[in-house]
Amino acid sequence: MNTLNQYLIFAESTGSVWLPSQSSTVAGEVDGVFSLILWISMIFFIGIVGALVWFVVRYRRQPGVPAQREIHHSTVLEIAWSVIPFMLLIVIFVAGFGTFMGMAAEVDDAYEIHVVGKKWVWSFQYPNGYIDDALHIPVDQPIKLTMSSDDVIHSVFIPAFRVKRDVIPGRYTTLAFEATQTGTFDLFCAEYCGTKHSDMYSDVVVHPSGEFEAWLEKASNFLETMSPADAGKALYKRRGCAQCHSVDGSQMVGPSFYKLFGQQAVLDTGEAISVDGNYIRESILEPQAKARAGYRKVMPTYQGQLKDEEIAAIIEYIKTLKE
Ligand code: HEC
Ligand SMILES: [Cu+2]
Repeated sequence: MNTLNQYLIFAESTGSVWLPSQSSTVAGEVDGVFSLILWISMIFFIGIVGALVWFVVRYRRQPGVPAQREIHHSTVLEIAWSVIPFMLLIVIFVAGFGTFMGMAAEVDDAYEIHVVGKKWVWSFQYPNGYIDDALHIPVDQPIKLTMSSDDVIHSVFIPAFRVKRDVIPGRYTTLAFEATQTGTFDLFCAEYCGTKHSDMYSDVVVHPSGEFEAWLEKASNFLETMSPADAGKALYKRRGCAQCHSVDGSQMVGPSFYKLFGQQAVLDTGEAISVDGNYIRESILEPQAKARAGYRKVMPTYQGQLKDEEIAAIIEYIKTLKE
């Protein structure tokens, strides 16, 4: 009961029981095409299944009534059931294609954000170079996402905006939209991309007009405004380290950061080393140079993707993970 109530409250605050809120300029039109197809299908479903049931009852085999053997075709009927669906298909095509072309149209003054998908995190890079794990955008402003993948095919899906596009390795794809409501919305990966695909989601935060620039300014200066350890913690979450490294000692794809600093570790060459700042730095920039025994060499390099101050902040954060 409680969950049902929560669901109903959720449905009310975010949209209908059917669909999430219509929070972009194209959402209404997309829903229009969806309802059109839904209603056409419902009318045909009820008509066809109704006729089927009626025929089964009306023409069932009855004692003493011989089965009719000579059945002739009806030209009028056959033309009708070919031409009417054909015309309905044309209507669906025109409605769908028109909406699709409208969504694909590029706007010149769109605000461009680069998106990178990798197993299993999204990163969003703003024009000033700042990278965040959530998509922040201003309301009522055309947005263009230029997207690529570091590994397999992913797909950006924002249900409240009714937009979805694949993110492909070795090629840029784009996605354009304009949010009409402020608030926080879901962004999912909609292409099955491996073990933790279902963890590959993020938030879209739509800022009221005039507040986005201030947010970006503040977020970009996180190295100055936060303590190094806090900045390191933010980077750990934002830059995907959390997908492979725990901070509570639990085993994941990579070694846990818990009590890592100062630890004696064994490399796959058999050599023992003690984990210090230089070793962590090297592990981040050249993960394959020295690898821990017992782990697969799957850590991606962050060469050119993390600044020196950022690596220093991560080291400070790892140092704090003692208890
Ligand atoms: C795809 C999974 C993955 C991601 C993402 C990842 N790592 Fe790793 N990392 C590993 C694995 C596996 C190892 C162990 C093998 C090796 O050293 O190459 C490792 C090793 C390390 C080590 C050495 C630890 C030790 O005990 O030897 C450090 C430090 C490290 N990673 C930091 C990071 C940081 C910081 C990030 C984020 C900026 C990150 N890693 C992102 C998988 C990952
Ligand atoms: Cu994915």
